[in-house]
Amino acid sequence: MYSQGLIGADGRTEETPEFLARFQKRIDAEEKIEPKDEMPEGYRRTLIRQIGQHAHSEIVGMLPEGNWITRAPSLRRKAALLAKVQDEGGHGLYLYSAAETLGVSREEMTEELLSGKAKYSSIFNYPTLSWADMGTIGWLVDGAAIMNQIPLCRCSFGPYARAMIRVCKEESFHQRQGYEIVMTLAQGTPEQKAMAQDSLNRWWWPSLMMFGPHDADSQHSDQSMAWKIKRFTNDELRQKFIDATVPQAEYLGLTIPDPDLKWNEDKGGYDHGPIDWDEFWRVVKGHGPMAKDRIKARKKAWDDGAWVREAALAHAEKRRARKIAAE
Ligand code: BYC
Repeated sequence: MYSQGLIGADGRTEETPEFLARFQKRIDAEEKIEPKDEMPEGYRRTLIRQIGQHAHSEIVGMLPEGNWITRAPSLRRKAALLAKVQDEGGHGLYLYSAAETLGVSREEMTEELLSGKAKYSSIFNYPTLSWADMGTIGWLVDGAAIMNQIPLCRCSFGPYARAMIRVCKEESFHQRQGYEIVMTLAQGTPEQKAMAQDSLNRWWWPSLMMFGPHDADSQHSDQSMAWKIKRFTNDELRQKFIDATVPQAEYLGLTIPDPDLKWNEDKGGYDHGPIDWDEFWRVVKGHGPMAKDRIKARKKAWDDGAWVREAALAHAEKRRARKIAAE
């Protein structure tokens, strides 16, 4: 189902060495690159690919949690979850807007998502089976997202970096609301604690996969690091996430489902067991448990919204014509 999309498909640059050196000098001097600045085509395409994928992840990511809004156990939980899911929609919109500054339309990006050419985060292809999953998603999935997105606030492309600042603030609230849900369950009845543990068992490994393939298999990392789009490699961020999360699980009295997890004094971090990369690539290639449902839901929303887009365009056109007539 997935292949590299037409937008951003080709990371090669055809610019002269002098042009590329001049651009790299700006990057190395930590200057922000703005939409109207000269930039290598590969830089532009890499950003469209990554920001587009990021935007799709935010919007598709509304679905697993949206599914639980009506079943939240109290009004307080319902209000918080509703606000969180709404925030994710907002993140998607900032990100689509940031990508649009690079000359791609939201329609094109959406078409690539719906046709299966553009990716979204593998994590959203897993089902949400219990209320505990709302806690675990906030705790682990938003936790992993923050770990990945904080360095993106220093991304060399201005609009992406600026969008990330607000996104990270909101993700921080999401992570806390999730952790609070898990804490309540972990301190509750034995059944509630078991529900939290079951949820952690199911989400732990997929959360580690969010950071992308092992560095040795990450085809884009070297170039993206040189352009300071990425500031850390996939494995570096995954390690930071594990080191931050293990003590949180210990505090909750929950067990991370990795028998090989142990503190390594020499490296000052945790060693962990092997990640199932076959599962990762299966999910990335569109064979995740919920992949078909996610795309079906996005397609329905896009089709159902067609009349709104048409009406908005017609309204804008009328206003423009009226303004011209009045001039
Ligand atoms: N899932 O060379 P690599 C959220 C692809 S949502 C699917 O390492 P790169 C939230 C990768 O695209 C936040 N695909 O790539 C929302 C590439 O394929 P293409 C989501 C993946 O770009 C709602 C290939 O594998 N965050 O917080 O250098 C509720 C090789 O990878 C994945 C973002 O989107 C994956 N996990 O690094 C709750 C962060 N990993 O494109 C929470 C922005 C890799 O060549 N993105 N692939 O066909 C990034 O930081 C980077 O794109 C990645 C991958 C670290 C993900």
